[in-house]
Amino acid sequence: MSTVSRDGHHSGRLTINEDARRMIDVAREEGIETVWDRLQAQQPQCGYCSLGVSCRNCSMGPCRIDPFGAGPQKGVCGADADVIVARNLGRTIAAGSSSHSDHGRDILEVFLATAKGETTGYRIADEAKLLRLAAEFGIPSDGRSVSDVASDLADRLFEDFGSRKEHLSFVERAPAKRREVWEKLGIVPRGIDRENVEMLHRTHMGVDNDYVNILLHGLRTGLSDGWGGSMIATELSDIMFGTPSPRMSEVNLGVLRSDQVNVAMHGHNPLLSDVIVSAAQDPELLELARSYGATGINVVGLCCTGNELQMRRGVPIAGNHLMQELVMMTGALEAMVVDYQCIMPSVTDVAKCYHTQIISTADKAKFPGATHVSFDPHRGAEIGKQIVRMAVEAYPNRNPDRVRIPVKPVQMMAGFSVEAILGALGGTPKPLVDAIAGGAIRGAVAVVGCSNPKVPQDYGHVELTRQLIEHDVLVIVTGCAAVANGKAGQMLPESARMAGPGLRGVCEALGIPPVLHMGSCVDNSRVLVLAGALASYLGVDIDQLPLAGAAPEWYSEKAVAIGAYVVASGVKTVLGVQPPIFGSPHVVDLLANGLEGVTGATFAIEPDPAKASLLIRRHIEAKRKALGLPYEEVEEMAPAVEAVGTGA
Ligand code: SF4
Ligand code: MSK
Repeated sequence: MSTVSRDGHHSGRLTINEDARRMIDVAREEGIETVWDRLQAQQPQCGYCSLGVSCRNCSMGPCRIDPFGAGPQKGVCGADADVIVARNLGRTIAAGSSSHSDHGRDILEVFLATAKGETTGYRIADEAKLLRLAAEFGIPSDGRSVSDVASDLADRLFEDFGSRKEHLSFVERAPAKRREVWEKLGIVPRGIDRENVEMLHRTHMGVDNDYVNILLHGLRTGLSDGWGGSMIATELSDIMFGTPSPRMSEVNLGVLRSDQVNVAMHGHNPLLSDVIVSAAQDPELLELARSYGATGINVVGLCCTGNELQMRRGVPIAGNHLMQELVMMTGALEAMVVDYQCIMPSVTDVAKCYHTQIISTADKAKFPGATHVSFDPHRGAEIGKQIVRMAVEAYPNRNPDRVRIPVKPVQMMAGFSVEAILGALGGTPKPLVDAIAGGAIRGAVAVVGCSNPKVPQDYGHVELTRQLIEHDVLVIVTGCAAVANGKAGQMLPESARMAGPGLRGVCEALGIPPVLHMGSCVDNSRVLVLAGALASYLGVDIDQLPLAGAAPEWYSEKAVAIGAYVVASGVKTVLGVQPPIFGSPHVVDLLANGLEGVTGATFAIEPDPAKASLLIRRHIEAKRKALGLPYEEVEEMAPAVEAVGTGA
């Protein structure tokens, strides 16, 4: 049963999930503000910013372009709508790419320290993967210690962040034809930091005043994330914490335990969360929990830190982005331990209404109102225990009368790394290629990205995915999209029943779900590796494959960077939330049409999942036809990018 808020905003319209609905009702009964209330309070949002035509890059401004043509058409410096929109988009890509890549660097630093024996709580968990990477980099390993090989690999990867290379190491994983495209366009990523810094330089007043040139560098900046920072984060996380393999887990607020100390790990970086999971099994801390009347310590995940833990350790996940406030309204959360990215500043406000401790851990991500425990990998194990102890000691402050765990958890399967997928296929992409060529599987789509309060929570992810699998399209999910599909029960081997007959047959034969969890946001790099492997196996370019990407509920700058590298890698991408580009018809035309002849892939914007599904299926069938594979006609639909009202 949902209540109606003062503004008549039904909780049932904000989410498709029972757990969120029940907690939104609690928030309203208790007068606790949530993300949906603040979105409502922001209406109407600025029309200039929504169109991307406002600029505050210098103090001659701020400036804005009148989208109706009656007012100014140039900023004080003379920049027009094309330049302003392109600069803003370029800076967004750089912010997203920098976020992933800085995460990658943090992992790399701890990897090197671990190789040198300078950390506690870390080890080289997947030595075979370390040796494979060493071989890929031409680093000798025969007769050498793991420590020496790992140190050499770390040194090589540090060079990828700088300015001394002609191209990033992992670019060599891309099919030769794709690399030729990048070379021809002059967008081969050279150094991770270099591309991001150069984007900030180019978008300073009076540098790059050609919107096409700015956007091409936007693609290069994105590539430095996908084939650089994110890929480093994923590969080294696998080596240190284990390469994911399929495992069962649970999802939604029902994973909280009314009889245990509950600790939610929120953010993105597995460095801290992994040691917390280990600390929660410490006999002394378990005894302390029991002395307070709890039967155990229950670590759960939120957002991508949750995905990292679920993929590798089967840790249950309480929810995605929009659940971070609601999880506290269960009254059963002792601690929310945060690292960085996607953590709303509001969590400390909500925590004040409960006994929840917010514990921040990254020196670069502090939260007024939180308790800060500075994370130091040299003392990882010790700090993990310190934090779990804080959670246990909050347990006596829990008010049992306020505990309401609203639902039972849903089972899901996670852990489909590229290695695991190829393993399930017998070590070669051939069975997947055969299934696609024969038509049992029409193609594959990566449904990725966030939750955004502008979209009913999880509706875009779940509905689009459902429609795709019903039509025999294999779906790969990461980030909040994975959590959404897990909650909807679409990620179990038995969910093959929901798929069309071809996909169902393949999934049942392999014992896998029709929706494969490939990990966190940085793990979209796994999607690139898989797409590259399929293309190389067939001797074609990625843009020739029947693949697509979709981000139905994206919100973050990182999602824009992901979109940039996916399209630059040759995969058409459909966005469900409108990006701030519509103030420049030229930029829209380039991204929606012009890129086709450049990278072989474009962006489309389609908020309706049913229409997005049709659009994607038409694209997939067109790719099949071009490859000479059996193809189907998919019904016509309205154009994906439609004229959008300005609202300015
Ligand atoms: Fe205005 Fe140009 Fe300065 Fe932007 S860079 S604020 S458009 S003067
Ligand atoms: S957590 S970037 S809301 S997917 Fe990676 Fe979710 Fe998007 Fe954050």
